[in-house]
Amino acid sequence: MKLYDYELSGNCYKVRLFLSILGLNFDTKPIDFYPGREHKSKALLSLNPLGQLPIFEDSDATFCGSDVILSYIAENYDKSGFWYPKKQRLSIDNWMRVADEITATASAARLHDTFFYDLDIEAETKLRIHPFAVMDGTLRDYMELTPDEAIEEIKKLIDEVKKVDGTFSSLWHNEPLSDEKRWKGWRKVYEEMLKMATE
Ligand SMILES: N[C@@H](CCC(=O)N[C@@H](CS)C(=O)NCC(=O)O)C(=O)O
Repeated sequence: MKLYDYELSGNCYKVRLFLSILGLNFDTKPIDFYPGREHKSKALLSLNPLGQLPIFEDSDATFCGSDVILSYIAENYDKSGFWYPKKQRLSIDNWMRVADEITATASAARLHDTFFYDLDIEAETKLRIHPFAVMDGTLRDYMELTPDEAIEEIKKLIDEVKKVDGTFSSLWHNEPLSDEKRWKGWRKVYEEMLKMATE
């Protein structure tokens, strides 16, 4: 029996604890979780594609996830039948899942704060989003405005942005600037917009 182990991992600890309660001999393979991120190495991902510990090997089989490993050990090595009685397996499995769920957020916080995982957390970031006020295709295709009407519409929006001393952003594609085919007359809209925004 071999446990791919990280001493500070609560899920590895569950397996170590249970093996020792049953008095079983096992080998551990210490994994350089931090800073080495060995659990994300090619070799370990081939054993557990989730890139997580614990991983457990016995005979020729590999098991991942503390709940599955604990069930496997109990089913195969607990001769007393005390730890995983047949009639209560669903409820035991369910409780192991609940335990996993309720510790998941604390685990994620630890991964983020202690092991510097790049997780998406609810905290202020330096990212600033600048919504755009005008897009060429919206004016022409969705609002069905003529170039002159578009200039009027853009003027209103620029005035609104100026009132709050905001940043006016617009989105233009190459095509309208060609002033050709269905975009004939639209280059002027772009140029007028620049004038209105900067005067
Ligand atoms: N449901 C799994 C959770 C395993 C887990 O979250 N393991 C942690 C160590 S305690 C881990 O390897 N985290 C690395 C990661 O998620 O990238 C279990 O019960 O074993």
